[in-house]
Amino acid sequence: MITPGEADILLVVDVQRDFLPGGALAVPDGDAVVPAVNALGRRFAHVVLTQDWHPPDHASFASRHPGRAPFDTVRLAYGEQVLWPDHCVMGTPGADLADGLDLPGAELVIRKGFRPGIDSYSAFLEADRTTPTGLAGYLRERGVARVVLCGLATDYCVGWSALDARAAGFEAVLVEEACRAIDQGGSLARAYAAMDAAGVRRVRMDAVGP
Ligand code: VGL
Ligand code: ZN
Repeated sequence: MITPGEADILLVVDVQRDFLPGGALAVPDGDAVVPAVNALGRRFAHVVLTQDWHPPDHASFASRHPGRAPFDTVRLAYGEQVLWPDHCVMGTPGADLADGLDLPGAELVIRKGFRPGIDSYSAFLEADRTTPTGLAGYLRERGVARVVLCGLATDYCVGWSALDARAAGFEAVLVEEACRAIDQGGSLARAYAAMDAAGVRRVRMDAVGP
């Protein structure tokens, strides 16, 4: 049982219009996380959100790589990068938080992926694996010990954030029903294996509550 207290935060990852059905990079069944995340939000004293937030010419967009298509992989300066449809362009409606997301008490919104040449799945560390977002420092200064994660997508931004939460010394717990995955080419199985190996706990909604 997870009983949220002062040392816990709910980290709500990328619940944005472009990741919901009808959006530019729709996660299958992605809208199902909205009521689950809202219900979780009411059980936590402290909630932090992330927003995927890319410039229009972002290096992760297939449209910037002639001859390449979304879901192809390319090598960038920092290593392998999956290419995506243009999504979550800063300041556009697709980058807005999802309609119906009801987390009025959220205390911080971390935007990530705003450097044109570097992607950032993780809420903690960009894809070059060296540029911090500042979240670890913020959480440490706030006395947080445990990060409970939900949102989109399990196999990319939620999963990488959970791994980096562990690497930064926090406990990490993923609430399964409040996440959905892209799951292309075995990505979800790989993400679960990496999370298991790193000590990320996975729980059901009914295991989280005051
Ligand atoms: C995400 C792919 C590209 C995510 C963000 O939120 O999981 N996935 N940008
Ligand atoms: Zn993105």
